[in-house]
Amino acid sequence: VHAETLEDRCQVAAYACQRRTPLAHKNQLLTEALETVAEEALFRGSEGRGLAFSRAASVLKSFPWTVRSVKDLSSLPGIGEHSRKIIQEVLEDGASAEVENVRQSERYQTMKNFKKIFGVGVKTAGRWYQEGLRTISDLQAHHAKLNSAQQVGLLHYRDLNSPVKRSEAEAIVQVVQKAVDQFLPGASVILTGGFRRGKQTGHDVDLLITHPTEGQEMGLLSKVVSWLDSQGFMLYHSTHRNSFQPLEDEELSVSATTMDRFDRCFSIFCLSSMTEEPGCELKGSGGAHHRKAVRVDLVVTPYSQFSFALLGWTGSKNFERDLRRFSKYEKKMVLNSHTLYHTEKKIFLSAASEEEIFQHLGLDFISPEQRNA
Ligand code: DCP
Ligand code: MG
Repeated sequence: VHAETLEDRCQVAAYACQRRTPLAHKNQLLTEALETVAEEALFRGSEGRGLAFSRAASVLKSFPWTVRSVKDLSSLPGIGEHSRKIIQEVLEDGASAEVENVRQSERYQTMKNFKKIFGVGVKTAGRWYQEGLRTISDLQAHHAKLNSAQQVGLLHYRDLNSPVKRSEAEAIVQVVQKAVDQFLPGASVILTGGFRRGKQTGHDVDLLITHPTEGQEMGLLSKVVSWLDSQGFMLYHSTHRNSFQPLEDEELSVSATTMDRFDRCFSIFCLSSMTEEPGCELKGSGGAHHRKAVRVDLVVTPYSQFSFALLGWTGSKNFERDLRRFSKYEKKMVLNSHTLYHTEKKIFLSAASEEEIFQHLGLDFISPEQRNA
């Protein structure tokens, strides 16, 4: 057995699901630059380029040292020519001219602002830009262009773009648990997404709902949503049979038939809280009533699929994408948020925990806090 060399220890694995990626990392300036150009590429419909830049950023997030010179990149996989050039500019000049141009560009800024509207994706934002629209006020003046989700999104633009705090996410878990308890005692509500990875704020609240008796969960979502609505907790909701939009990488998405098993609800909650306001005591009231709109995704999953759903909804997106790529190209398996299928043995592999899924894939377990790829 040979001793582990320094080089071995510095080796960074090719897939994000083989790496540990903490929330706080040492290459912020570089990853922000790369993520800007990644976003810009996606705005232009260049998915391949976007993926390449965000992979490079993801690799740097797992690197335990600060990159000081392009020579440091030699041990890192997945950093292409273009990414390397941007990194070099940032290292040498403190900023990359290309990235700064993107940040200043009218198109990039406009697309970014439009995309911040709930219900607006790259396609819609791009179309509006083509039509000459530039600001949120331009949209308000052309209200007819908006579908009902987007209208609600515009109405709550400020709230929906202010970070959701962990305390707010936990308050929503309590409300949903209360709703669930009325219709299906014994069912659990689990906070996933970025919060499960240890983030203190998020853009939304991702919740999984399940019950230990398989089948009991059927029909639960519509009852829960109706109740929440009747109690004034919902500003918007839209329920689907399907749970997962395929990631950008089309060839890795599974067929529609395996995707339409969950009940999923995209919603906007109205969270109210009492805020202590100076002066209110004088008037004899206990505080002011404050309302905030918060994006919430509710997903109901059968117990047998819970571990897959938990793994699939915890993210990050880069981590999920590489889990699926690794499964497919290294293991000949298809992983999604319902199942793991071995394409050669033609069997489904069951798992009662996330740990078991990692075992099936021959991967070391990576804790949620280390999945911030
Ligand atoms: N997810 C996914 N593919 C999708 C949608 C979601 O893999 N098409 C997974 C990965 C995400 C998780 O679900 O991490 C939740 O999605 P979010 O967009 O809410 O992402 P996060 O919760 O990670 O980030 P944020 O803190 O911004 O909400
Ligand atoms: Mg989230």
